[in-house]
Amino acid sequence: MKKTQVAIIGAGPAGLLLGQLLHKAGIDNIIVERQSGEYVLGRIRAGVLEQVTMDLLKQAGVDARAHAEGLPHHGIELLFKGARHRIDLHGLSGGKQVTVYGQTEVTRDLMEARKAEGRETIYEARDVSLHDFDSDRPRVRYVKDGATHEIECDFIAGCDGYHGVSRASVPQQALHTYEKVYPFGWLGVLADVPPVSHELIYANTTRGFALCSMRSTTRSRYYVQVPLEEKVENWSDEAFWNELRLRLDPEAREHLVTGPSLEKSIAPLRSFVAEPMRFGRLMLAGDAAHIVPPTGAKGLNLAAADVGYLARALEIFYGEKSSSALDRYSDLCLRRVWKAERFSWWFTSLMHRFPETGEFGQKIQEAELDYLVHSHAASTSLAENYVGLPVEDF
Ligand code: RFL
Ligand code: PHB
Repeated sequence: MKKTQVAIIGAGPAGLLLGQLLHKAGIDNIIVERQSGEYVLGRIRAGVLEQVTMDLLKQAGVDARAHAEGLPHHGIELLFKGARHRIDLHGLSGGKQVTVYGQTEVTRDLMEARKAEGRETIYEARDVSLHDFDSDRPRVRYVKDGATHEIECDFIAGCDGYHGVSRASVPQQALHTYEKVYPFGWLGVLADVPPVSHELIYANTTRGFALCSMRSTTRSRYYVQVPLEEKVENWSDEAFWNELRLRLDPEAREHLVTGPSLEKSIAPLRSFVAEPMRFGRLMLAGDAAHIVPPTGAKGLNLAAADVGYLARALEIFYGEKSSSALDRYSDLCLRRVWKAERFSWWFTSLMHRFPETGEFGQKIQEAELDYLVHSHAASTSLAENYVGLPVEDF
């Protein structure tokens, strides 16, 4: 039997960042992950980090490469009715910025730091199960290489994403869930071509939404809205580039550099929240507790903010022998989560084609976008939310 203070389920960004923050605070932890490390690194996901996330990476001692190689962005562009309009995030948010740095790189940096510090991560753990988190001696059981193992701990942190076992282990009557599924997905392509513009372009077009993003000055990430039932096999690289081109303004169309895809996948869009985020000695964090559609670039950032709160609450528990911060963990997270849910839902609703709303819906979106880019108040609200709302203190 292994013993630790905090058993962390899941080695995604939430679990790895929590492990690192706890390590810095002198709190022992073990991570249990279902997949291999290479599999986790193969998932191409988020690309935009809020300042709050950068600050937490710094606190965790893993911000060097994100600072050196990440691209600071001071604005985004909104494209509608064939023309682009810049939102000055920096000017409108009182000097804040976002950093474009891939989730894969954040994960890699965290994995390497953990390895260097000799902290234990159990990869390829099968049949992970959570026990006795309603007592003060919770346990985590898993199967590795054919043998069953057990970890005894003070707390379990459920950082195992939307499909994980942590939320599923909570008695159903103790959970309230809220969900909205959108009638479309994002088809994404990663390619080693220079980005079409030095800032992100979010496009509302009659053919559907498109996003021009990047991972570096030589690697681009593009998305187009597709119907939910669309299959990635039906999209050749050429078909993807043609569709993207049709959703851009004439200048971007001319500048678009295409090339073979390194990765191509379809992600469904969903809004989801499970309340509360704490059950006795089990705390949920990140996608295990909530999902946002990617339009606002909030998923990874919310996961980081959750584990920032959780690490602080555990530090107070062990340092001051007080559970007062842990008692506030769920409420504090959810206040910020719901604001990000609102923003992501709003931005998704504004930018995508909804089959049921027709031409009227398109006209209303265009009117709102026109208002948004010309109203200081509306642009400020967008900027404030996009760069990330502040985190509170316990
Ligand atoms: P993850 O990343 O899903 O990691 C969970 C980990 O838990 C493991 N696991 C288990 N381990 C043990 N036992 C089990 N039973 C387990 N079940 C699962 C999994 O293998 C995995 O390793 O959740 P985490 O750490 O909470 O991180 C959340 C983020 O990954 C997610 O919110 C973002 O990727 C969302 N997202 C974006 N977020 C942003 O902040 N900015 C963006 O620009 C952004 N773009 C995106 C996105 C997500 C996307 N997709 C594909 C959903 C773009 C896309 C296309
Ligand atoms: C990405 O680069 O993958 C990305 C950027 C911004 C978003 C969503 C995804 O809103």
